[in-house]
Amino acid sequence: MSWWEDTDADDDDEPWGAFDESSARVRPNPKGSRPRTKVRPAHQDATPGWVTGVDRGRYAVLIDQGLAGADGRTVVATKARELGRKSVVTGDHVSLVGDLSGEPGTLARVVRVADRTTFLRRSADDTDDVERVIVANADQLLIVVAAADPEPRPRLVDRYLVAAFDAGLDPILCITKTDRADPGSFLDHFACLDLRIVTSARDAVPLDAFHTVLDGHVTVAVGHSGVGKSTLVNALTGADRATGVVNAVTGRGRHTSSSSVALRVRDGGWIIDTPGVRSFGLGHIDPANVFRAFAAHAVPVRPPADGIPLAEAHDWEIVDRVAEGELGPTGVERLDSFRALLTALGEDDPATE
Ligand SMILES: Nc1nc2c(ncn2[C@@H]2O[C@H](COP(=O)(O)OP(=O)(O)OP(=O)(O)O)[C@@H](O)[C@H]2O)c(=O)[nH]1
Ligand SMILES: [Mg+2]
Repeated sequence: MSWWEDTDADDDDEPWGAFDESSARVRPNPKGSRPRTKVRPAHQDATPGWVTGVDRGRYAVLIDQGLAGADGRTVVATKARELGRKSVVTGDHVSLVGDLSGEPGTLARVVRVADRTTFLRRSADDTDDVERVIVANADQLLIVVAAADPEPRPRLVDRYLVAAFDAGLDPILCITKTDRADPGSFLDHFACLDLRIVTSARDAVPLDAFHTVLDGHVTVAVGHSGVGKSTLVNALTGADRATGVVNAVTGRGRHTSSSSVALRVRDGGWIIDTPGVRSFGLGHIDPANVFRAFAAHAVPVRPPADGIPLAEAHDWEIVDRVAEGELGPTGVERLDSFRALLTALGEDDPATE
């Protein structure tokens, strides 16, 4: 938001009366030049902060981070009325005014939200193009899948790869619960990908491997309920996020975490724990980005002929038919996944015509 759009009528306590033109009398101008408007400058003295959590209209915002090597402190804030329906999510860079003491019971106000460098979105399902931004300004997506309980599914990983690509995040695949099953055959599905992979177990979290991928980054952990995101985040950060149990019959988690929270990784970097979702809808995603995501992740897809917009292209080649026989079982399977995603998104699948 630009400063001239800032018309917060509630901010009479702000020290900017000298700039306030709202009390000036506005005379009709017979020459018809632009009338004076009620303009206030922005909260120029607002304090920058980073949103580390959102809970029912309250935002945990980290301020003074990095000042003289300080870890910063967290204040609780609400959204200023002037922001209207603009969403504020975990990872947003914001500006705060009001009580910044962080004392219990105090509330600061978020008056500005900076442009987001990235945002991870999902929709309720693939036919729903209403998107929800889950997390802003992260740069990596940790796709968490359990080796067992719940059973891993390669196509879900493909969905997350598409989401990562769409959001501008670098993907990392994390297999948890390796004490429960050998992830080897599951990982075979991704053998043809140039994908960073970390395997982990609750009682043997490979801290060095995580340090290598997490240090210096803001990483969002996503995955089904019960795969062990919070368990892992606790191990990496020393936090005490609640963890749930997986239903032995349905193999599903209990949706223990209900909001996204950013936590400092002990060995460097930030990790954002998110609530497990049953489905990760991609309805808002441009099919062109599905194509680009698969192309980026080593599936032999080819762009449509020159000049044909992807969405309209009926003759675009997903893969060279001749080459298809040479793809090998994993390549063919990933191609199927690609086609299934396009179909789910309502795109014509040339391969079935
Ligand atoms: N055997 C085994 N169990 C694990 C491991 N990691 C997590 N668990 C268990 O799996 C269950 C679910 O873990 P959570 O960390 O709550 O899973 P989550 O992904 O955060 O789930 P939601 O918050 O519902 O999305 C808990 O009972 C954990 O103790 C692991 O590596 N091995
Ligand atoms: Mg959790």
